[in-house]
Amino acid sequence: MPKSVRTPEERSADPAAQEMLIFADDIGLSTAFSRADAMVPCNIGAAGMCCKLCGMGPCRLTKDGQTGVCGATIDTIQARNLIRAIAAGGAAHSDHGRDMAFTLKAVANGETEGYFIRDVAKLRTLAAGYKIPIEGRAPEAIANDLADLYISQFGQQRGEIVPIQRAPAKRQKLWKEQGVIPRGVDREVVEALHRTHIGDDQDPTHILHHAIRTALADGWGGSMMATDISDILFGTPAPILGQANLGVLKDDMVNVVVHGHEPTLSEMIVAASQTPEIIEYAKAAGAKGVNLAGICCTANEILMRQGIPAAGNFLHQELSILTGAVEAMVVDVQCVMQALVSLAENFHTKIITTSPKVKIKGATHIEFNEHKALTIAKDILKVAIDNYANRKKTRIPNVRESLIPGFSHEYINYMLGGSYRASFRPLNDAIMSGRIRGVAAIVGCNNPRSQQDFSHTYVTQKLLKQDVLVVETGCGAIASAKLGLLLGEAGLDKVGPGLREVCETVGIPPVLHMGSCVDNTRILTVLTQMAEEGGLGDDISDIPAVGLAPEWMSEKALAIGTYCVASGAYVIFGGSSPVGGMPDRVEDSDLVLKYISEGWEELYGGKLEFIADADVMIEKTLEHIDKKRAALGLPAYEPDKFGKSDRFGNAEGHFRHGDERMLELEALPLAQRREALYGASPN
Ligand code: SF4
Ligand code: MSK
Repeated sequence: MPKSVRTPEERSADPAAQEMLIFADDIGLSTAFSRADAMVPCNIGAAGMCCKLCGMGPCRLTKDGQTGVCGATIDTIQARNLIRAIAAGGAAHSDHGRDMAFTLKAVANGETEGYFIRDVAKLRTLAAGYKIPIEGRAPEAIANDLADLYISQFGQQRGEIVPIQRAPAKRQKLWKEQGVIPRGVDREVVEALHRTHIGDDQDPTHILHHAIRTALADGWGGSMMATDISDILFGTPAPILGQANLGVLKDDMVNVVVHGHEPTLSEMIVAASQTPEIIEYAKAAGAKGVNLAGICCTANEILMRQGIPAAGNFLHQELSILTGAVEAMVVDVQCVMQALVSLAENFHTKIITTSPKVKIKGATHIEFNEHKALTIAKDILKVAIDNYANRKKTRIPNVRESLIPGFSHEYINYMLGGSYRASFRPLNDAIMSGRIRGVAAIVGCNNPRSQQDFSHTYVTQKLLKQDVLVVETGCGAIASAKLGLLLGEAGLDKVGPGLREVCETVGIPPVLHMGSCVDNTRILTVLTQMAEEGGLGDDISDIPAVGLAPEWMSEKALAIGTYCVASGAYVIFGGSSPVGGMPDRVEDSDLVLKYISEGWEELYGGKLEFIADADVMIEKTLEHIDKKRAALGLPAYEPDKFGKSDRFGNAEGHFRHGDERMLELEALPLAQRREALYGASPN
């Protein structure tokens, strides 16, 4: 197959990225985009039909009826490859959750430096839900018990993991009947690996049955616990003004980019950067101060809680180094490219690894430890500041957008109903009346094999026009942020009339940024609360909602997609299918492809499909939403029925990106900004 080199515009829809890609090509440096052009994917491996589980292989299967040396069929090999990916993705999220639980335990016992319990209300609510005594007890004592309970969920051997109790009752019953409630997080991951060892489980549907249980251990286990503890320790997000794209880097400051996933490190770097000691140290080095920016889900964690700007999403990690303005890129776990180190050698940027689990040859390793968190965070920042003197010419694209992230499920609940009547009722009513046609969760990564951000933002904008409320997480949320879709009225001209009325009435952007990739569990909670509120059925599978990951690339995305299917959602992935089959396979013989769609729909009411064309994704999303509306007996969606009211359209007090009021707001301290935009916080 001939290699094709794409233009910068074909590689990314983002003008800042295009600028950096032109520069990289000019000076002959490779990026993930150019490497993707040069590396033609193996279509046998891409379709999951290559098995290298034992030394008799690798076995590359291309035709129906063909088997591996051991006799394994294409279907068995595809199912085994898929469950292994789901297990790896779930393990990554869950190990993050385990580390958070250990941090909570250490904080509760006064063994850490710099951390404290910020959201006592959430701690008490969660603990009470698990019947941990809360009355008359200090937050630390409650936190200690919750940490013990959560730590035990990972190694539990029998029974059911406890966060499962937070799913709708009907869903729990269904999972029980199917025998897929996880016993313990680690147990399901280990069993997935055992079953796929040579000579074990060789019935594809039986393997995929365990894929559901493994994914549930992530979504209603490891990931959910990670989000809970992050909120307890660092605060439950509420709306806050932030900025996104490479233009957030500053010429006159020491730029430190934090990249990865776990907020334990990044939150402490935020705290350290604001200490007089570090500010003075930076000034002594000739800079105005330290400018922090995030990449990937670390960006989402500190953007949602602290308003720290996001330099970009997954494919911006190399591009930020190309600006020549980054003194240090501090990474922890997941989605960190090895290429960063060799790229950084062409600039002055130091790549600093910090996790005991992650080292990259050639990077500086400064191991992070929550017991000395603040001291280590300051040490890291001093390394970056010392490097400021080595900076040469910079080329920061003048491209950035403002956004309002911070829509935790607690905040959505509050904003819809106020302090005393916090409720999902207004959202359910808006869907029932047809003002909002349905809900789409658009999540997941960037992938250099497709045009960066294009599918995310195209699908988002088309669905908004169809009165579909959009919630987003992960790198998809940053894609929308860069396009200005996460900012109140700035995005409202792109929204259908009924949805626009709701956004204006409630005072929300048309796209709600709900957090990082572990925070997809917030979406599960919203869907559960919508089901429990009444009027939209009594299970997640009844709600007119669809999940989409238009530019997926990670194994974590497959785990997320699968736990959403098991929870009852229709999930559409863009890009290529990891179980796609070869073009000459008869479609009906694609057992795995059919089973994760039709088979899972029959069992769980949710299905997983891979659809490359963005317009078909939109068509299928709307078809599904309308099918669910009809099943609930709701009026058919009518595009022109609502939106004639101008009661809110010209209301005073609404903000528009770039206008004077927005500039005034940007100058306010954090708490005042939040209050001016959305009233007092629920916390
Ligand atoms: Fe080949 Fe079977 Fe070994 Fe896989 S497990 S590599 S199909 S012999
Ligand atoms: S960082 S998993 S590229 S969303 Fe969570 Fe982004 Fe996907 Fe990594």
